[in-house]
Amino acid sequence: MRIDVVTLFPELFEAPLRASLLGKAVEKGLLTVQCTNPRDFATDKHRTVDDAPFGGGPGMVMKCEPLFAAVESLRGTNSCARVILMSPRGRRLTQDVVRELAQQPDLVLVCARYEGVDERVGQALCTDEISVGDYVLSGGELPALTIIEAISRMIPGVVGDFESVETDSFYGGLLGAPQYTRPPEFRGMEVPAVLREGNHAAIRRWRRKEALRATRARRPDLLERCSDEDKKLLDEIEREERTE
Ligand code: 9D3
Repeated sequence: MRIDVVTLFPELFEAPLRASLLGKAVEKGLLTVQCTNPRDFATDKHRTVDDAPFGGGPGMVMKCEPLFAAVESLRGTNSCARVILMSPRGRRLTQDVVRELAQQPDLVLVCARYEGVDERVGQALCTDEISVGDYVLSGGELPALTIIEAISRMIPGVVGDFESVETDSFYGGLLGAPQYTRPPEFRGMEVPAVLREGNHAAIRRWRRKEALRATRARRPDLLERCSDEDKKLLDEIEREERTE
């Protein structure tokens, strides 16, 4: 997959794309990420990319011309079928959105800085607007890296241990079950016996139930999409908690 990032701060992408799983995906040629700096497309002598907002107000707004020129320069290497504006006004990034974007052969991610971008960028240059959540960041670069990392996990061969990807899909939008490693007892806290006994069917059921218990306690909003089998486990959990 090829991802082009339009950003005033390409250096923010260097270390994250070199390290760990993303670094390996790039090394193996499974993922290509290229940054394009809109400043290189500014035509005046000061290489201006921002200007004061019409109507007044604080801060600066990213101008249309350098952003349009930067994205349009990618035609040829990138289909530009999906041009995504990273924006606090966008639709929220979820695993469903990640799965959909991972189907694309290439993507363009446009990162805003300052107080945002001229509205015409969202209107006529970008096909999507995505936010990573309801908190204020200083620009779209960390959100773009978030999308890149989430998408890369969906590319076959990126997560070496295929079982990890399968496990994520086993939990299907639920929180994960508790995890333990050695030692079996630490400061009086014991690892649940079922995990040490090696009955794989029992372990599977325990994990599903504990995933449901955690989700019910912490993120009940995520329980909408659960199966009939899950509903039985949830009833069990409810009964247990009533008798405690
Ligand atoms: C009302 C004024 N602010 C909106 C809350 C202005 C503003 C804040 C932050 C304008 C731009 C930004 C920079 N943020 C992003 O570019 C951004 C972002 C974010 O701040 N939160 C979550 N997702 C994203 S994606 C891009």
